[in-house]
Amino acid sequence: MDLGAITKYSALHAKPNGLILQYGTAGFRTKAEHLDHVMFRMGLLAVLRSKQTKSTIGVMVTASHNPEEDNGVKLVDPLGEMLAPSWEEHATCLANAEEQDMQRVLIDISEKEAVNLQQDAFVVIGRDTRPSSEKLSQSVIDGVTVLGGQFHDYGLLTTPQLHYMVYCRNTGGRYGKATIEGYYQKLSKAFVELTKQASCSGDEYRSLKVDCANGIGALKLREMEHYFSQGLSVQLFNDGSKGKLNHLCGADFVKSHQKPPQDRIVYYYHDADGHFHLIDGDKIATLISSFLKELLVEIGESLNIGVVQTAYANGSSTRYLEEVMKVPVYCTKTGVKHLHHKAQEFDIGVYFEANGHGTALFSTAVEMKIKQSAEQLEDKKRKAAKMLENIIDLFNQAAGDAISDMLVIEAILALKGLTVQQWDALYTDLPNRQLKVQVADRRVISTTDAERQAVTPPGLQEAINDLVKKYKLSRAFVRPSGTEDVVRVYAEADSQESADHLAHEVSLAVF
Ligand code: 16G
Repeated sequence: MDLGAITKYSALHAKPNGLILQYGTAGFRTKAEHLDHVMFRMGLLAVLRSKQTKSTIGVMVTASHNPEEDNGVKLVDPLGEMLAPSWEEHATCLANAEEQDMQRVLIDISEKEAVNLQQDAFVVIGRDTRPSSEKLSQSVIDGVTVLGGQFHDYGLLTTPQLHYMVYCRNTGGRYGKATIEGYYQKLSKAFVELTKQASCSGDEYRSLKVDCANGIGALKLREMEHYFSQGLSVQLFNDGSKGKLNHLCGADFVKSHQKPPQDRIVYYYHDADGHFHLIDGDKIATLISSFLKELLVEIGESLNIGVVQTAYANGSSTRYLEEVMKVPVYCTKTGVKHLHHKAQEFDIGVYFEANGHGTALFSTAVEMKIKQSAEQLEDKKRKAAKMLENIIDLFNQAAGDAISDMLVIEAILALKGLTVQQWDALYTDLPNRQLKVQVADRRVISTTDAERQAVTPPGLQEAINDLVKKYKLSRAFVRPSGTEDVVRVYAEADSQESADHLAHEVSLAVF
């Protein structure tokens, strides 16, 4: 380590005194103007992690659904997954070290993790379209280079695309080519193969209107459009040409406000009475897992499928999956990393948060078995195996990915000849309400049982239990947000009025 150079560069990315941040659910997130030092230091940390794992590590500069003024950063581990928890702690320590202690913390981490400093390091970087992102990603690069790391800057990418790149680079190209064309080609080839087999083809192909939240999705979907010009037409709304990022639009806005964006979102419709119907992550998990199960029955394979949800999953979806579809359902804490980890335990793990984050994971043994079946089996079985092989390719298994999920859904709807309304009618959601509560310190609330029970402050869970008893088919929980300085309240019950009351009463109990 060239300590002199690190000190010199670090001073150019100095930490504001006293500022404390935490590597939360999805990395660091706060106002963009407070993040320069964090970016530089995450560049340093990515080099250490790369040396330790002897693999390419990703750094993504984004604050995803947060307001445009915010920004953030997260690291991507070798197989495209989120950073390991012990390194999240290192990230927090490094980001919070005062200028004079920074070097010592850096050395401590390398010693604790037995990092061989002679090892080469390679870091790939991506960023979203926020005005602050380009400069901040430059600070990441400063951190990488001062520790002697090599890097490739992909520039503008969606987060799942960066996860895909990292996964490809560390698996010797077996998963796909680590370029943006490689990503588009892999997905569009699988999509075109799949939809060829749908009975309604030709003129009947579907047309989708997509809410791009005025962000990176617009840019990338536009680039991708011509790869699947056959079979699907997409029209982009909130494409960044006039509106502000995530302002009154985007999946997070729609899910938490249960109303349409000023323009459009993926998968909602108005019924004949003009009512708004959102098709959320729970419905997506149901569609996907039932389709995969049907294919397996057709092929004659009995593999173990599991569905992973969070406490936000609508009670009706859990009941439908368990009782009607007979698939086991598991609940984890909020945040993709927790669901992803759990889903890895199954032959086929389907995970979705109600807000739409999710994907399906297939074990290597399953992928090989299906490939063999697609070659060896006959007729109908072979066709089903081929379909499964393509659908596996269409999923981004490195991370939940809205573009890939959209193509999976479109392919399944086309193959099953289902309309969005028929899909939505699989089960009826229990009415629910989400609220945000501002408190002095949200850390006084801690939870257990996948965030369904409050442990502290004392008495809170008992108060919630008493409130829940007043309503039918009811359930409620509170948890501190991992991305904003608020406490989130969720309630569901047999009517909207009851869900609203319950949520309100629980939010009063939080104070
Ligand atoms: C982040 C998470 C998402 C989670 C959300 C919860 C990733 C990639 N994203 O967006 O999974 O649902 O945070 O936010 O992990 P909250 O903690 O503020 O409720």
